[in-house]
Amino acid sequence: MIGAALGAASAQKVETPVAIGIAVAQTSNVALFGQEQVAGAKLAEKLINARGGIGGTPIRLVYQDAAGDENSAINAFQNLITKERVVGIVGPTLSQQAFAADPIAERARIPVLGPSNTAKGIPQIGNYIARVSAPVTVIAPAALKQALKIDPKIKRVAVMYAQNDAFSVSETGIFQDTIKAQGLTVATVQKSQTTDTDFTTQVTAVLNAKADLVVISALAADGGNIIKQLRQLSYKGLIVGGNGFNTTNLFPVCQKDCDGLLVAQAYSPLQSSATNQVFVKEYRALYKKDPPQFAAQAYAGVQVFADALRVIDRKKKLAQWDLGDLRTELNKQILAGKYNTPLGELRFDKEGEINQKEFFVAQVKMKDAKNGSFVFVK
Ligand code: MET
Repeated sequence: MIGAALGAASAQKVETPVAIGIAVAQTSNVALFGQEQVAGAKLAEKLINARGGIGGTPIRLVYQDAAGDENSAINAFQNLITKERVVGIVGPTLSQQAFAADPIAERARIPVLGPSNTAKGIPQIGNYIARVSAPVTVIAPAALKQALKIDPKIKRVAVMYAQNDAFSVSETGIFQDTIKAQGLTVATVQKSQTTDTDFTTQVTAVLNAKADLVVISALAADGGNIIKQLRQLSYKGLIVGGNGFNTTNLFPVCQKDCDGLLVAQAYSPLQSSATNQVFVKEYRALYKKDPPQFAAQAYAGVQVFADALRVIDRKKKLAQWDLGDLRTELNKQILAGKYNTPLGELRFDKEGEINQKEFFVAQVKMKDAKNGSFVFVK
């Protein structure tokens, strides 16, 4: 088909099974998050198809590795849009990548659900861009407030962040505003790169600032090393990590030094809805562990696409749609619907921002050097 190579959606029928693109990090350091996203998406595909797919038509997830950089995300999006002719895309993993790749989908009029992009401004990239990942503005303050509950004497807070990552820059802004709003002092602000491995300069500055709390916005590999080096240089106080710390894949990096770390959560396996409890049971059966936040969000992304497609399919069978028209209708339906997901009940505002009700905080408890868990404290 010559038309397929052009990627022009016009006059192309929707193929079945219905293809949904998954463009997350399957390689690079960012795969520390992406692996969990793939696990969540796979389970969604399995359960949705086991329940009859979209009115009898199965879905088919098409994976394109978006790795950890902007160009890989752009290539993954382009392949999914023009070669794979997906109806929509769940991805990419980082906000830094979303700011580069989402405009491609916007121009091609393909709905995108960000599964983990939490920086400010993501849904505002375009009409076709929404997210199932609650933004830093609503998530970040929770862990900080929990730290103050554990240690009400905290006064001086050291802030560290990865300056080459859009999400980390966005998150640290919210952390710093919250610190000031709580009447605390920002004792020092230390910057690093996500590719750094030696944080001696920054950690020394934190110690010199006599901080009694350290708040870090970074990704998992660099962030884990920051924690390790803080403890190696004898920092004794509490540490709050942002969204980049929300994976057990962090544990092999900071090992026993991860112990005590506080991280806010947009998901909890303990959330009591029937939908979540089924999800937890199925996730445990498949992977022999509790579902982490990034898996639950990716699952929710696939589910939102399937739920919205089901509404459309009831009006006119998906196979009879023109692909371009279906993508536009799907985008409209995503924003109109209400979804019972493992994250709780979700809706979107008219810009595609998620409206989610429940948030949690967990504290890391290490059992030995490499194994530990997130213990929910709120
Ligand atoms: N929340 C991050 C972002 O928006 C991605 C996952 S955790 C580093 O970039």
